[in-house]
Amino acid sequence: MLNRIATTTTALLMLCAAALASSGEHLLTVSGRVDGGPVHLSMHDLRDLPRHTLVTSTAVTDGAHRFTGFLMRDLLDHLGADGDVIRALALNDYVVDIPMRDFRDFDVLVADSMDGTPLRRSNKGPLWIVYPRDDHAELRDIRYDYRWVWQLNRLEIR
Ligand SMILES: Nc1nc2c(c(=O)[nH]1)N[C@H]1C(S)=C(S)[C@@H](COP(=O)(O)O)O[C@H]1N2
Ligand SMILES: [Mo]
Repeated sequence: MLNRIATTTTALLMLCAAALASSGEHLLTVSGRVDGGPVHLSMHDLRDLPRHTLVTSTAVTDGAHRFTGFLMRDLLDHLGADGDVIRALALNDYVVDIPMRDFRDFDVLVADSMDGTPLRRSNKGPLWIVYPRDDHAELRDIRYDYRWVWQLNRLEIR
């Protein structure tokens, strides 16, 4: 019995340590035209932004999914980002330029979880730009599909 408690306690401590490590790690760097130069954000920082949920289908998954995260607009406003274009870069070296207007015109989400499960690097995570494609016919277009950057880790405001 005592042994089992010890094992359980150890397991819990390891979980807490893992959670702390992942919440403190820098996931997203925002550079260029933002207040105070390059900003390095951890999941802990990103969790301070208002949480939003978006149910939508995607070009790369079956059916609709429930994405949770924050609005790109809220992040940009929070950082005082001022530019016409955002260059989004990903862990797999993918790069795409996104017009800043998208984030005014649409509630574009930066998702950190899908269907209640945190996105992992092995599954489009830890951050994935998700457009509300089911709500707007014009978003169901290849020009927008390019902008659904998964494994997002850097934004350059230009
Ligand atoms: N990180 C990353 N995001 C990406 C891509 C990529 O290669 N890497 N491909 C883009 C393209 S071209 C499309 S059409 C959509 C869907 O890509 P997929 O079918 O390879 O998932 O994701 C976009 N986001
Ligand atoms: Mo594509």
